[in-house]
Amino acid sequence: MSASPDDAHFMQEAIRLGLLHLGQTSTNPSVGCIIVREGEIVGRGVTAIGGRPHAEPQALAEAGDLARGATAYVTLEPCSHHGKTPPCAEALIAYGVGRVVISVTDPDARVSGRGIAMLRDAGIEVDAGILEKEGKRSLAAYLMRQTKHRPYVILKLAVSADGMIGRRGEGQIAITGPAARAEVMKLRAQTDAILVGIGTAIADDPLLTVRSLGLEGQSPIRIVLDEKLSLPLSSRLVETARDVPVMVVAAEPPHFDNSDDAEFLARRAALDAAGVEVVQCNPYRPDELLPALASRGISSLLVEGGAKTARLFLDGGYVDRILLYQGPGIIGDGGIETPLDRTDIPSGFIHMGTFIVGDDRLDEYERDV
Ligand code: AOF
Ligand code: ZN
Repeated sequence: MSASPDDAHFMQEAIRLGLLHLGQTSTNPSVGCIIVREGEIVGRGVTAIGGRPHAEPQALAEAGDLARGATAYVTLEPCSHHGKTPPCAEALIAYGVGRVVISVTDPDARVSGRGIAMLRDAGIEVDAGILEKEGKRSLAAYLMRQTKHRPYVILKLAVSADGMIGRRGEGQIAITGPAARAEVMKLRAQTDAILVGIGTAIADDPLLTVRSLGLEGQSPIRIVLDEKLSLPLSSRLVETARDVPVMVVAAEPPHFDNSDDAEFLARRAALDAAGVEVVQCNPYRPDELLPALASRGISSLLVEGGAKTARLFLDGGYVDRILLYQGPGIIGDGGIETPLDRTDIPSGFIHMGTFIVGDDRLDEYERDV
């Protein structure tokens, strides 16, 4: 529905609040709630880190008596179920809120429309669908896992001015500058899992952690597609597996009929002993892998490379958002060509904008989900 300027303004603020804990409330969505009385914000809440308490009781507690007759703006329909916390709809009723403005209705089968019904039955005026598009964007990962049973997939690529993502045999080379790298760190912190192919894991020996000031400790699970379990025990990923989880996706276990199989099993045992989780699932079948990740509670997945892995997810139609960074440098001879550039973005993606980040350019694309 179309929103009044005030409703749009306050919902925007609730969305901004909700985004503060993005990626830190899994498997719960990070919801934002504000309580407004006579045009003044008297309470604010965002789903707590870890997923509870929910946003509404926190905002109500801050508002206290001022919540009576006030308007609550909430990015997701207030819950109606007795889960690990009492229903938020009940709390809104108990505090005497006069009106509730909702952006997105909750697809969770325990809630889905019941939250709104509870509020209306208690005589509260409810308006839903305010700034719904923006609200859905802020809850995209939660909504994807709930409705499509797979994580929301973001593909990030850093491309040189001559269209390369690296140089063969040289491991990690800088393509983008510090400002872009800081943005990527923030993105990692907002994401449940980060994924690379074994080629990148071996060539770059990446850590794939969050190392920005204040965001340490918010590293996502690190996933490597590694059909034959080739990830070296001496890699930085394996060496840090006890600090930040590493999951290796390998092919189904081989049959015990030749020495390759014995080697595979020995490698699996060594990775297990190093604290790496080996998951058996065809690494070339995102249609099998993504639901498996979702059922483990992973709602968002950042695909960071390399070219083959990017193509695997793109060609299967599993990418929901593309972040294409372009640096000013030239890689030239021996370069590894980008799997994607601005001229061949798959159909269905909308160009969200071009942004200047330090000396780099970012083009952002999203498709409707
Ligand atoms: C709200 N406000 O801030 C959030 C909600 O496991 P539980 O009991 O915490 O319930 C999880 C469900 O609660 C989740 O699937 C979604 O429906 C809702 N999340 N609801 O009213 C909030 N985070
Ligand atoms: Zn709730």
